[in-house]
Amino acid sequence: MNVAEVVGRSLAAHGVDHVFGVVGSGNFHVTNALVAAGARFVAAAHEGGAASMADGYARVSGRLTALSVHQGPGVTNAMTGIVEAAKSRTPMIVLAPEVTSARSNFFINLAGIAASIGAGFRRVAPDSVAADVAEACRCAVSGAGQTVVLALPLDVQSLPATVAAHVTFVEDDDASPPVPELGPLIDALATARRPVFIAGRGATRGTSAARAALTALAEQCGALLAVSAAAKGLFAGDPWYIDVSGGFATPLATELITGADLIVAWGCILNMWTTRHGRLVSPGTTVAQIDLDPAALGANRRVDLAVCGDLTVIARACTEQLASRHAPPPPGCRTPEIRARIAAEGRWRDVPYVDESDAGRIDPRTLSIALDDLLPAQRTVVIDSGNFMGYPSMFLTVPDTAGFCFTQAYQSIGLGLSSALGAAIARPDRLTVAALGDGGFLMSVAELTTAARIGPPLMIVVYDDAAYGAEVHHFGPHGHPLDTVTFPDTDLAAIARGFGCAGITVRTLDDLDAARDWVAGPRDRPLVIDAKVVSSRASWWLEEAFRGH
Ligand SMILES: Cc1ncc(C[n+]2csc(CCOP(=O)(O)OP(=O)(O)O)c2C)c(N)n1
Ligand SMILES: [Mg+2]
Repeated sequence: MNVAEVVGRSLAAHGVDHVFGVVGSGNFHVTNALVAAGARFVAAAHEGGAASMADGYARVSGRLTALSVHQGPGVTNAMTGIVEAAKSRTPMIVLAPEVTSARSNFFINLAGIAASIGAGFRRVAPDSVAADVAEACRCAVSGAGQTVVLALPLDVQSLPATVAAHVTFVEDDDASPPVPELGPLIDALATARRPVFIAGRGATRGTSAARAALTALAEQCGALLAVSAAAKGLFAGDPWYIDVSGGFATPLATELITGADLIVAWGCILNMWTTRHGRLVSPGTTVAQIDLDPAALGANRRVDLAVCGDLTVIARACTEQLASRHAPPPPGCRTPEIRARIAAEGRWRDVPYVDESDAGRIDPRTLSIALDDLLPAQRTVVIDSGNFMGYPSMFLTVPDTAGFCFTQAYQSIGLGLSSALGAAIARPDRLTVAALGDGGFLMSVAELTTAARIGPPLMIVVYDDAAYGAEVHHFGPHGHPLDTVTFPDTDLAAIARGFGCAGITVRTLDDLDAARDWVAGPRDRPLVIDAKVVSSRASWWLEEAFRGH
């Protein structure tokens, strides 16, 4: 076997069952080798789309996933999606053919690019190719996860692999991680009167073990359960779940988090979004943070208690140690009154608002609530970036954390459509809903051809304000000209039909009847809903975001 064949076979042996990409000469053989070994190849229209599809697939399936691109421009076309994956620590292998002669038109400094975006990097060599692939896969799936660029030098790919045997690796998870000293954390949990847990991305990896461990501990010490946006859905169904902490927090969640005397962040880096620039943490509140990555501890704000380790192991150990104490833990916030308030006010749709729909445009809140009602409960919600993004994030409920795909680590627009395609391929049993702005939709519109060709259960909702609404609301109030960020109205439903998707225009609630019919089945073609939304003012979470610029 040659090097390319061993790479393909080894990746399949390490569990890669899907590879997304655009095939050129440099990745032709390695992609075929992966397919021959049993993986499914999904051809995208653009490498940027392929990268986000791979990212979305990996996030929602929890599986190691591959992206396959051509050398040079294939890599750079994919960059934004790769950066999002790298910042989110998505377990993804980027199969990147490498030109080694700087005189080639295709030459780029691949290792330099990987280093500059915080991705892992590994180059295969003929005498160690299976070990090189194994090491790349180990880095991708171990610990908090990593996106790894696997360089496949063109002049090496066709050489015979001198050692072709499969190499296995032992995942870090297989070893029993040590339990660190927990005394101060146990004391804080035992004495807190109003503890709140905030779980982040670190609690969403792998199985539901983290949820079980955290809910057991929260029950024992009377804590309420919140999440960062990246972990939305983690505690779905729990009566003490107050949903997202941060800009998307309901008024009730805001009140309860700011009223906490102890906040424990589990696999959550407490960034400016989750804490609203620190304002959700009251001055006297004790803050504890548990994270696998020592660099995450105290990275964004001062923490009173920092514990480095596996959060599931630590939560279980805390539960055991608290149980062995003689004094029962205080009741915390789990009172009948709070429980009743969470049931009555815990969702954004329960918060009163004045519907601002007018003749030709629908209020995005009214649209989102109606969608929440017509969508099946088993759904995956995928969000692009922009002014609109909070409406679907806040008003659409999700069944669990795999049901929410939030690709905001790089704050790029234009990733959501492709992330949703990857998510839909990962969970064909669920209806995937991509929520996009018109700007992000048009940026990625080429992938509608992929959506139409593959035909997974996919609804694409475009919050269409004929503008880069985020910029309009950022600069408009200061009297700046807005011609560079506003556009003529575009018939996105007609564009969708041109690609072979179903397309409807929604200006009123009645227009959603066509969406209801589509949901009823057979859903064989993706549906694009061009929702002409009211956009008279900035969304409240965007006001928050502007402070971070
Ligand atoms: C790739 C990229 N280009 C530009 C931006 C700057 N940007 C942030 S939000 C936004 C507007 C997005 O417009 P749209 O998708 O229609 O959503 P809206 O804000 O109108 O709701 C832009 C251009 C970005 N974040 N990412
Ligand atoms: Mg817009």
